[in-house]
Amino acid sequence: GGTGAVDPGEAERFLRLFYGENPGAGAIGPRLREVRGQIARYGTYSHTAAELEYGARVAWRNSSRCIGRLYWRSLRVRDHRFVHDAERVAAECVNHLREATGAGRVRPTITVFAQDRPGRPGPRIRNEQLIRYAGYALPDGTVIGDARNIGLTAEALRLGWTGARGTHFDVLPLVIEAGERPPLLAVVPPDAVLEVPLTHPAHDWFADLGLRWHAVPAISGMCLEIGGICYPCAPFNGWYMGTEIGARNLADRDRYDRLGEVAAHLGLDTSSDRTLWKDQALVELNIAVLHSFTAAGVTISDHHTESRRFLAHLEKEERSGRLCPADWSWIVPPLSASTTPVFHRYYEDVSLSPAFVHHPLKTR
Ligand code: HEM
Ligand code: NRG
Repeated sequence: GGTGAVDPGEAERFLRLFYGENPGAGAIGPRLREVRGQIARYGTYSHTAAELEYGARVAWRNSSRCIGRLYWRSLRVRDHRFVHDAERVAAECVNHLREATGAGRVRPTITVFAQDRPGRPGPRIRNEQLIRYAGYALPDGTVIGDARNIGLTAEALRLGWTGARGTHFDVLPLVIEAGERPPLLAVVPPDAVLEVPLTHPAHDWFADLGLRWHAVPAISGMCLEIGGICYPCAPFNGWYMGTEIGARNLADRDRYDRLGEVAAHLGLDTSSDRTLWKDQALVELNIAVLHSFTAAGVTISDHHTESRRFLAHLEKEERSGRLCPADWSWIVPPLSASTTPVFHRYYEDVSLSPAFVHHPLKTR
């Protein structure tokens, strides 16, 4: 819960899951008594390394919005629960990025920092992802950079960030809260941020648009909840599915909004929606994303492949006797939806634990 106090029922439910799915772990009885004792005395308890690793993997397995869950067992778990202070959180986030980027061979990874305890909340990262591009709202109403991050950019500037260059792709510093101190600003060193400049296999002019994106999506704004314990700082990453960049980040009106520019270079007739110029521009933009990542040797998948993998995952889960919750509106890709098998069916959606959850940030 919000106070850091653990509900013993939730702890017990998790331990039953852990011991049930890991027959090699031995008898549950002694561990249950130990955890009940810790909760009675301290209001909370600590996971073993094996419980943490398994709990993080199952939180991914339970993420009903995620199409990428086939490989949930392969999540690398970096156990940094002994890290509380903001400076070391920052340093380990940078190490996370280097390890997870793998020079382009992206490895699904999570780093888990100190848990919430009664009277002692864990650290927290105010950025939604470890790598985010700044957004600057100009007086004339236009935006430079990622409009989604205008608020975070303003906060960083208020805290004294001097790295703003005013480009469309300025990497924001991390804003890390720990203890009672004011938030720490931590610059992410450029050599920890692999980026891919976008080119198109058939159109030389595409490079001149100056578009790029970072290789690794590392979500840092969600809490990891396992057995009643909240880890408020547990950044995780997999690899990108191309549509996230090509059909949303660079295309959405309230993000980079680049479809008009792409259509103009393609020479499309934009005088009416009925010419489907947006649809055509969207496909070329997505071709450029997949082409550029592949050419740069950076892991990325397309929505057809990820959809097939997801249905394989569903079947595997059913064979294991488990319910696999899924949220249609997040699973179905935002491009050519009906050409992917995930579109043509419905899913059950329930919230299971362990889980990744969005907890509102306290405003200061
Ligand atoms: C959401 C793909 C790995 C947890 C998503 C979304 C996609 C996706 C396309 C929807 C995002 C959106 O529409 O904005 C993938 C792929 C992965 C991967 C291709 C490659 C391995 C992971 C990992 C975790 C994870 C490693 C956690 C350990 C989640 C969660 C969400 C999500 C919690 C929902 C985020 C939210 O509510 O904002 N994933 N994912 N995913 N994924 Fe994955
Ligand atoms: N759409 C967001 C990222 C959300 C999560 N996607 C993943 N997660 N692929 C974006 O930055 O475009 N992951 O852990 O791999």
